[in-house]
Parts: sequence; C-alpha cells; structure tokens
Amino acid sequence: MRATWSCLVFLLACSSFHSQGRAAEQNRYNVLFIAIDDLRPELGCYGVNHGQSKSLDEFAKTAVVFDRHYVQVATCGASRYALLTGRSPATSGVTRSNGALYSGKSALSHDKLPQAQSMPELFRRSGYRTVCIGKISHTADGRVFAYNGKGDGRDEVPHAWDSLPTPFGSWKRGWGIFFGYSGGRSREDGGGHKDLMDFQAEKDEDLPDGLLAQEAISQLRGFKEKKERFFLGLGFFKPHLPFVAPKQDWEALAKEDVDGSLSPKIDSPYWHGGGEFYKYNAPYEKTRPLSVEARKTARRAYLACVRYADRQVGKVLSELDRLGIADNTIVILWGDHGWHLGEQQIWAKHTPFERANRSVLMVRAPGVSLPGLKTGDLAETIDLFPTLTDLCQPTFKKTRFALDGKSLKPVLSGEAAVRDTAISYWGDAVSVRSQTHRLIAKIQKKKIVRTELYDLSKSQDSIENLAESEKETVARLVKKIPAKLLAGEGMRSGFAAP
Ligand SMILES: [Ca+2]
Repeated sequence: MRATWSCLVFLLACSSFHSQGRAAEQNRYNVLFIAIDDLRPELGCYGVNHGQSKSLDEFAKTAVVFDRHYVQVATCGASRYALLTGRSPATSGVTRSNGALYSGKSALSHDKLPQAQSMPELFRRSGYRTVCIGKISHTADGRVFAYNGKGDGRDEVPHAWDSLPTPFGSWKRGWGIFFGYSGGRSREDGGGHKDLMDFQAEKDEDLPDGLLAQEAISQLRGFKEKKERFFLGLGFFKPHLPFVAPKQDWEALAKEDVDGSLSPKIDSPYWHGGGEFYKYNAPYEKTRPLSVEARKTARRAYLACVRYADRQVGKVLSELDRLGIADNTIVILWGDHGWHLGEQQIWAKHTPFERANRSVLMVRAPGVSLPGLKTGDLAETIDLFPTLTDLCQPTFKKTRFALDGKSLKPVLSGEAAVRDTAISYWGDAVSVRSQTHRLIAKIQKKKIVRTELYDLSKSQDSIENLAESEKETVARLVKKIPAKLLAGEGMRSGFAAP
C-alpha cells in the first residue's frame, strides 16, 4: 500500500512537472518587434563608421546581426505584407502594392477566420497582448485612411492588435504624424509644406518618433506591472522622407566627412529618377545628377535621421533592461527595405538592386542567439514569422496562409545556414541573391525576357552586367525562381498605390 501511494505521488509529481514543462515551453517569450522605415544598413555595426548609431551598435553586441538580410519587396507596404503574413510574393502576388493588406485580391478578410491571417493575430489568439505603435503595417498607425484623412479608419491588419495607441501629438492623425515637420506642421495638412529637410526641433519629443518611443516605454511599464505576455510592434518613421530630426542630429553630422562621390548610373530598365525624393523642395538645385555639395547635403540629412531614430531605439531598449524583462523578451530590429543614397544614380527605394533589397536585421533571442554574432548567412523577411513561432511556441498555431519562409533559429544559434539564395521581387522583376551574385530576371507573360547579373563579391554597387559572359551562373540562379512564375500561375501585377 505504502509503495502504491508513493508511486501515485510520484506519478502526480511527474504529471505536474510535465504540464508545467509544457506550459513553460509555450508562449515562451515576449516579442518586441521594432521596424525602422527606410533604414538601410548605414550603421556602425554594419561597418559604416559615421559613429551615429550608438544605440543600435550597442544592441548589436547582444544580438545576431544579419549582414545579408533581404526584403521581399523594396517598398513599404509590400515588404510589410510579406513580413506580417509570411507569404512570398510568388504566392501572394504582392510585388508592388502598398495597399496590399486592405485592397485588391491580396486583402485580408475582416471576418474572423478559423486561422490567423497575420503574425500578430496568431500571437493575440495565443493569449499575448498585442500592441501596435507607429508604422508596422503600411499605414502610420495601423488604421486605413487616405493621406488627406478620408476613410473609415478600419484596422489595416484585421484582428491583429488589442490596442493601437499611436500618439498623434500636434499632428492630430496618422498620416499627419508620419509626414510631420517641426511645430506641428505636416506635408499632408493642406499648408503646402514639402521641404525635403527640417532640422529645427529642439527636443526628441518635439517630433513624432520621440513620441512613439515615449509611448512604447509607457506600454512596457504596463506589461511589466500587469505581468502580461506581450507582442509589441513599434514602427519608427525616420529616416523615411521627408528628412526631419532635431537640430542636434543635423549638427552632429557637420563634423562628419559625408561622402559626396558620384556613383555611375546603371544601365537597366529598373533605373528610375527618384520622383518621391525629387518632388520635395530641396535647399540645393535639383539637377540630375546632383552636384557634389547637394549629394553631401542629402546624405547628411538621411544620416541625421538615422541618428535620431537610433536614439529613440536606445531609450526603449534601456527601459526593457531597466524593467528586468529583457531576459525573456525577443527583440527584432528590422528595416523594411534599403535605400539608394545616390548609388547607381538613384535616390530612392523601388528597385530590384542590392541597395534597395538589403536591409537591417538584428535578432536577440535570449538563450538561443549568440551575442555579437555577425552572420553572412542569407535571410529573407518572410523568415521572421516562422522564426518567431519556432522560438516562442505560441499556443495558437493555425495560419490562414502557408508560411513560405524558414526558421532562422539554426542561424541564430550558429549551427547552420538555412538558405543558399534570397529572392526579392519588384513588379515584373524577380531577383535572386546568392552569396556572391544577384540575378535580376524580367518576367513577362511567364517568360524571362531579360536578365541582369551582378557580381557583388567585391562591391555591392557593381553595375557591370555579366549576364552574357557568365551564362552558367545565370542558369544556376534562374533555377531558383519559383517554378510557378514561369509555368502558368504567374505573379499578378501589383496595385498602384502612393
Ligand atoms: Ca519603408
């Protein structure tokens, strides 16, 4: 009898241990997902020594830095669509549209479906408190309005967020704050403001991103106090156009020897004139190409904005440490795409080239990622959804769409690479990046009508098209293009959106 009783106690203990074990395995981490709009890897931790990214460089020492992370599409909305749904443009058809989450065939349903349509929805249905501050999807606050404020303000990502507490300050609304200038002015306030740059503000909180950081800190304190498992999406606006930051950031760059060199123009149908950049009023003559002084001024303005965004990230990460919750919080730092700062004589995103597709990715997963590892392993933005589910083991697992990416956990732990190419899309271009080359295939009516091949092993800005001379490399990389794009299912063209 005594033996039986002991046995029962032992079994109960085992059962309790196992259920606790399972509970501990699921919903394992909080997630702090920080997006920085239009941030290319112009940071110290990426070997670019302007000395203006102190916070991100410090964070990099504790995280894994991906040197070869590529977005799916080099435009805000389509890149974020891929991030949030985990779908490749080859399956979603979203190769251009900024409005993909809420318009056209790719739009998410506003009905609550048996499966989660997006990453934050999946975490929400797992019991996480999901909060969106700033630009995580395409709109500035997660709600659908036109630039002029018209619209019904429905959620851009249905069922994703418990709360959307983006502060508007004196700009009053989402697109107002997104295109904000100092003094509460905005590109979209009807006042005709369209200066390329504005560095008059005194304090961080006199501009939108400072307010976003403030709100994020307040949210983190709330999570800690209520002991909530959280998924916080925090999307900073700078260095997206217009270039606006406090005076101190502009002045700090005055000490820098900002590069004024002229890059050769690329001979490609995907070269474009950077209309979004050129439409702003600049403090220099808007020639093509820009003069050396104009190039320096524009680059300095971009870098000043990077410096400002960097400082806001630093405040939020410091608070995470101070609250003592960094050890069970995964932090992802992600740029939604890169930017040409004059390389190939382009001042913009919206190309299939290296500068537009290569963006910042840093991941800190406590207990998993190797602190300070800088990896050259290839990664795509669609890998982040499966990476987070792999690491966090959220209790709700059903996704509306098959996840097209791969978990980066083996890369984070330094065990193995997970891909030998990264594929990006831009309109009718499919671009395949290997460790050394980038192939750009123009596809029309399911046929490749033109190829470009660049050897990037010596310079990421190479403009020498080797498609004719290195046919074997072209053939090898063409095989990586999803077969359905060439076999009949094809990709749908995007929707024109601003
Ligand atoms: Ca962007």
